[in-house]
Amino acid sequence: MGLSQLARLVKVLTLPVIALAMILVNCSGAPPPPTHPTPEQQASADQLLTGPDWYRHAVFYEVNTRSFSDSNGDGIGDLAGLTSRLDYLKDLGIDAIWMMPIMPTPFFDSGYDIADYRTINPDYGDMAAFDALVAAAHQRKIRVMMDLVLNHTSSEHAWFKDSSSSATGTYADWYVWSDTPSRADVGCGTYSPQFGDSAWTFVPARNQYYFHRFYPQQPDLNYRNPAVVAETLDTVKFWLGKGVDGFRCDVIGLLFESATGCDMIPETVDYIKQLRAVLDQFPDRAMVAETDIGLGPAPYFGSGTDMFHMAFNFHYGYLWGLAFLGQNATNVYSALGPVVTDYPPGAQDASLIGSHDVARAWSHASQLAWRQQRAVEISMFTKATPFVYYGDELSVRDGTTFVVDSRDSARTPMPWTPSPGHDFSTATPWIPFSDGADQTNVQTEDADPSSMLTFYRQLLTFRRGHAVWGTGDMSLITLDNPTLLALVRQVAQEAYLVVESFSEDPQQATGQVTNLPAVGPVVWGNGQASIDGTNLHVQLPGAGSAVFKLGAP
Ligand SMILES: [Ca+2]
Ligand SMILES: [Ca+2]
Repeated sequence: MGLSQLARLVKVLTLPVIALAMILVNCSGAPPPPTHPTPEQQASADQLLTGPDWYRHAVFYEVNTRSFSDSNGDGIGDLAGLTSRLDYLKDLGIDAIWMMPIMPTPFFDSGYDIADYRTINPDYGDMAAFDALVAAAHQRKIRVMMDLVLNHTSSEHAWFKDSSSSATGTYADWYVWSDTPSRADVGCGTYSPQFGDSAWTFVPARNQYYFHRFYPQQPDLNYRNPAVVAETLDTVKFWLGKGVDGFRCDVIGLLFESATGCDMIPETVDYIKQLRAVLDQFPDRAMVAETDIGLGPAPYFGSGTDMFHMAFNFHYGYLWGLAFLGQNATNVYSALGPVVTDYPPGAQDASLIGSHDVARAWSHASQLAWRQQRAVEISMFTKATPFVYYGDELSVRDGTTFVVDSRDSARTPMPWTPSPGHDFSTATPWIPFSDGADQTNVQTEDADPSSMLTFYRQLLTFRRGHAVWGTGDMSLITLDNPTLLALVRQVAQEAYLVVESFSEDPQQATGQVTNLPAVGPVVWGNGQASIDGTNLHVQLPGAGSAVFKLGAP
């Protein structure tokens, strides 16, 4: 068959398919979900986002300032650039941003190696630019969270320079020193082999070794020194006093070491309680813990009111891709189970499907849009505060050029337009764009009703102003088909049944329920559900999901 014949055949075959698709669209009848909230929804959201519980109802956005928008043409994203894009975030339905570290740094670990806790990295601007960002965000009712990296400083920090130069200086005891590359009261090595074989590095000037859980360029602070505790808590006060709404706390469980353990030991728990007490001196502040995936979030909450407001559920956030690969919801059930059973009253899960530490959500989804859509729905329909990682709303691909380390794959510049520079910067960006940015960019996706950006807008709009998604009770329903997840969310008179599929094929399942209100209409997605006695029957199309309203119509 010649090429022209093939083209004709394709044309002949394609036309009826398009016609059939149009008929199917007409048959389903449902208009596409709205991409912006009604004034009533927005008013309800504004009310929920006011007062000390705001963070339970907020949608957060993790932003890599370096890669978001460059205001001065040096190829590096900065605070003024971020400020200029706040309207995009507002329009998307974002209520709070968490910025990766923006303090001075030799950038050995992408800013998680801080050389000065109280000033702004000149790459990103100055304190005036920071103040302008906070003011502009607050004017739009967007809260601002900073990254708080307390376990270690950069080896370039003045404290460490002093400490490593002499055993008798002001900062001599601010780090963890030893005459040998070990210490009986420090019962741990590096956090993972990635950071080297030994957690101890020799300094000739002191004729001693210092301790580091991570790279040698990241010496651990000595939290057994009360001056370190006082200074770090004072730093927290400094930023809160500048109007920061809270913090994401980096590897917070690792502050203190002991002979028997180095993660969330009682001394660290006590410090976190002091940290919480500092936050509680300021109105409406919140903090979220970077948790250890092995420990899970529960230990970071304390009583529910005396430690973290939120803690990341990495069991879901980092492993959801496996559930889709295996077409099996079991590990999602086990990630969500502790939220229901182990958390103290008042605790709030923090849910994500992407971050600066792992490959892009698009890769975890095996480059299948439906998988990322189901995954982000789960993070937004379960009892949690969702965190969107910048660019995931566009399904930005993983980059392939690394400047610092392989995690740079998820740290490429935000593509705003399809043009060659993607309106990120007038200069060559500090790291190349991910492939596909001519399609996966804000302007192109904004105009495409089937884009990932449109889907995120629809999903965020669907949730907006409904307290049930932030704080409603959650119960998980065990089904006889492991390819489906089912759960109920309820607050006061508002209740929903959520069903999510991990399979490309149509699926049905039955589960036992008691006291479930009558199943009403589908309000999101597509599927069927009915109750017969204590049996709940659910049915989803392939790759599908559905949210059913429960209760009397
Ligand atoms: Ca710049
Ligand atoms: Ca430590």
